Amino acid sequence: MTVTKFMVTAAAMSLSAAAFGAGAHGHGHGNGAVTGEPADASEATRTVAVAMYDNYYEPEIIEVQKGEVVRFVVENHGQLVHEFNIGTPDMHEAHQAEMSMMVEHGVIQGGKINHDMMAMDMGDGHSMKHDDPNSVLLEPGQSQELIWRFSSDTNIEFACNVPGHYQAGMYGDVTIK
Ligand SMILES: [Cu+2]
Repeated sequence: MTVTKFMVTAAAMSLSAAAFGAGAHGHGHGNGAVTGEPADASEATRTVAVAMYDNYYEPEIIEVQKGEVVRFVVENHGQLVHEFNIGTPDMHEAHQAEMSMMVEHGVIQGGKINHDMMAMDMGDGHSMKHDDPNSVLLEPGQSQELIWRFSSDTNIEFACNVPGHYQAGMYGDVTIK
């Protein structure tokens, strides 16, 4: 590897790390204002089972009342790693850039999540941990709960931001009444 190539790579990596930190930070704050907020299971009025396949969700449309707290039980029935993420289309687009990086760095490999790689310090105290409260990321066969209060009536989608999945149609609408 030439010195120039190395420096470009190193610069790209630190840029990646910065983008990651900024993204994770932005999510935490943006979500509360935009799409709602995490809530306690005891506040949930309803449980919605969400099944993830390669590459689509069942159901594809979820109807909620404004202000309602929904307990989602998400299960990955596919052969690939999938995400269930509640956000606006803009938020999903931003998160897709982060997830591309996770694939580039080997954090997500087809049907596996590399947790050691995920926890690795990217050089400035940030890591590629996937711990936003509006999202779950699951290996095949895994299941996890996500409890969310839909406090706003913005245009919300649930989506999988693993590279290529959203483009393949792995998203659905949250219709707020
Ligand atoms: Cu997916």
